Amino acid sequence: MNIYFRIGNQNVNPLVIQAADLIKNAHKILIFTGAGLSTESGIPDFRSPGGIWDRYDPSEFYFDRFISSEASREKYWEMSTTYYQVMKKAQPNPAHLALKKLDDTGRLLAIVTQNIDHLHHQAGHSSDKIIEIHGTAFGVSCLTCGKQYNRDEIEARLSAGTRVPYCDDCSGILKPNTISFGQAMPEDKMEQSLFYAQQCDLCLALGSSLVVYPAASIPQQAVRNGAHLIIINRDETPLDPLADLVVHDSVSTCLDQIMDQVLAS
Ligand code: CNA
Repeated sequence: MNIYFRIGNQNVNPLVIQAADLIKNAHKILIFTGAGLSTESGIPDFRSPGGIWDRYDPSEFYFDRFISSEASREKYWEMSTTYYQVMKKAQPNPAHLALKKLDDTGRLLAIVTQNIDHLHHQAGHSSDKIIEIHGTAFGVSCLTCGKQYNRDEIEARLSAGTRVPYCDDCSGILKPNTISFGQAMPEDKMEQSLFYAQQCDLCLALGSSLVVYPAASIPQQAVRNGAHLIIINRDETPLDPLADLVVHDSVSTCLDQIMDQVLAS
């Protein structure tokens, strides 16, 4: 059962007030975000009911299958195009905007995001504060020669009838610049994220099931180095027992209220 305090004209979860206190006492804050941050912008997550894995079989999209099977590539592009079109139209929601307000207080080290949707960029952070550890849906590259393509150029080919796009220069396999299961993580981004996890005194893990590794090792590393951890996620996560504070609620409502509390003092 959720119990709420009435503050002004808002019902405020008391955990929101505790989270605001932890933020007010922190100097170096690391934000770690997942797909749950963007569901209220209309982008489905993977694991919730109605999420992407309800509609597609994840085993179809392992990296080795993408490489070895034309049929798997065709399915992948069909799924990926559907979600790219949703992402292209999506706008930052109150959770993204609240994180920009937190950044403006000058205490944000970085945002490490598993999201590929560019909504943190759209919220106005400088891009050197955002580490997209699972890449971005807005670019495409050739897996053989590395040639980069604008996503919309490839989408135009697909809507003109191409089922699986290949590289103009070397006929190599094209893939969106996102990390699939079984694909190597970008080492520099993981290293940078773990560096910030060692530096921070507070980590907020937001809208993530925290089951995808090595990404989920980042908030764990922060705790190992003595940082406080706040988790805000609608459902329980395996890292809940590690956290100083866990809120199972809407991340946009909570973050909006938390920033109101932080900025009120
Ligand atoms: P996930 O495993 O689907 O978990 C999302 C979590 O968010 C779930 O535990 C939900 O309970 C929770 N949640 C959903 N909506 C809300 C909400 N409004 N408020 C609070 N909690 C909410 O997704 P993760 O990010 O943890 O998993 C990692 C995957 C998802 C990464 O590889 C991403 O690349 C991938 N992904 C990204 C996007 C995107 O860019 N928006 C969309 C779908 C998947």
